[in-house]
Amino acid sequence: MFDQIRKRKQEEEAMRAAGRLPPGQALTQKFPVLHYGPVPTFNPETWDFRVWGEVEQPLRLTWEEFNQLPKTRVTMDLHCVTKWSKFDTVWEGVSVRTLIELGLVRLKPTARFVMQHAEYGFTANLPLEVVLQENFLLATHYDGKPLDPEHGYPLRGVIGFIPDRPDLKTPYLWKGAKWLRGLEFMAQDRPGFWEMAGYHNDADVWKEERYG
Ligand SMILES: Nc1nc2c(c(=O)[nH]1)N[C@H]1C(S)=C(S)[C@@H](COP(=O)(O)O)O[C@H]1N2
Ligand SMILES: [Mo]
Repeated sequence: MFDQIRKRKQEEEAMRAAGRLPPGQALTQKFPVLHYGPVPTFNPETWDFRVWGEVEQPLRLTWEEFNQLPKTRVTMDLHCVTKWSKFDTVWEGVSVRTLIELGLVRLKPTARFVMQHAEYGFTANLPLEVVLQENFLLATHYDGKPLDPEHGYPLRGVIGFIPDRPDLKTPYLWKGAKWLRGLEFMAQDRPGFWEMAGYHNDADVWKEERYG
């Protein structure tokens, strides 16, 4: 047990020395579960993924269709506003850039912000430029396996820090909606669920933008 504590501290110091531990954060080896409300059940017959708003044509994909899309793998550090950080997590899923490159989503020039819509009406907002970055993924897999139900199965938005890419904006983890069901492209920004509850709209982990 004391070995475990020592090991955690050592790894935390290594991350700090590497410039990968944002201010006020602590390293965890676990994967905490945080959300408001119950874990929804998944029905592959009725599940769909929808895109609407500032797009040339709304899109609706079934679970089967969504799974045929080309997937991307991203390794990144997760930073939660509740102060835990988890390093080198491996995610697979569909990037929004892929949806655009395939012509499935054609953005209107007025599109500037994106709202993630999840089960039970949960929402999370991000600027379009952040959603198009390599560190934002519509993730189906974590650590080589389908997501656990409590981490968002079958689909979640996920955002984290890519060590070689300090140029990319990195918001806290709450900006990725678990149990994701759609993306709304917007001309104007709107606050999501936690943003309405007082969390910071930009949520930059390096600037420690926790609360608004
Ligand atoms: N649908 C949904 N997604 C959500 C939330 C939520 O309440 N509902 N909470 C967010 C918050 S506050 C955090 S910190 C992360 C936690 O993700 P994890 O449970 O996989 O660690 O999910 C985010 N996504
Ligand atoms: Mo959170």
